[in-house]
Amino acid sequence: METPKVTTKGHIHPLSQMLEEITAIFFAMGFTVAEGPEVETEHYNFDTLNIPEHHPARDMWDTFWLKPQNAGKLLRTHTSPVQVRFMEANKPPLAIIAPGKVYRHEATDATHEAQFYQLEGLMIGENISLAHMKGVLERFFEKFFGSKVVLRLRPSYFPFVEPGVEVDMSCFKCQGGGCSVCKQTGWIEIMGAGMVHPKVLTAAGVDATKFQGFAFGAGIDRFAMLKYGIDDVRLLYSGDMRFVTQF
Ligand code: 2U9
Repeated sequence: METPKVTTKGHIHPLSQMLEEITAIFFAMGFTVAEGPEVETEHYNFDTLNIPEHHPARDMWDTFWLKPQNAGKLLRTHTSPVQVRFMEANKPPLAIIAPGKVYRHEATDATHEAQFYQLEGLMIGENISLAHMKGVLERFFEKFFGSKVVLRLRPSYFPFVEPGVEVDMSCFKCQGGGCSVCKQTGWIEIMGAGMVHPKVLTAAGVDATKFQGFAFGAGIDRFAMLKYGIDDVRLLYSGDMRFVTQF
């Protein structure tokens, strides 16, 4: 029998579409995109970020280490090293985002993948504060989720920022009234952030007596799950056409 002459056209994967969308929103606010290697050194992934060897904070990241012939090398656990490299190579003021693949040595389930996408951002200048961050992020989430949002910052700890905060966003679905997306709380935990630790600025060659700024980090897969109501992160990596053709 003759093969039917039907050609199916490919399209951009939902995560890639989202990366393009995120990049465009930040680009319009004056941010540039920074990229870097996925195989990193212990120096850039941990030491420069105020996470020294033997420090208990290292346990926050389950790490894929390369084999002993590549001692000290690993699969980056966050895109923060991209920003350290950028600060080494460029003088402030600067505003960048660092989107990209990251790796965590952990079991997978509906909300965890060993490889996922992160979005990090960094703004360094002479008088940059968390108030600037709140403004930038509110604008971003409003554009991205398509409705007005209120952000709430709660104290938290990450070694590379001081103070560190968790950022909650008022629910884009119910505007804070309570629904299944926000588990009836009206709030969605959306990212971690803070003021870049002076030790991190110094390690990256920035004069911490003159400059300061904010940084934030989030999981892009989580953004996708929230925006499209996806209940299992593994679907994004399944290659299942019944899933991807919906986007
Ligand atoms: C530099 C200095 C500071 C980035 C930050 C977080 C807080 C954070 C997590 C969110 C979910 C990672 O994907 S996740 O598991 N990240 O909570 N990230 S502050 O701080 C930086 C980055 C770069 C030079």
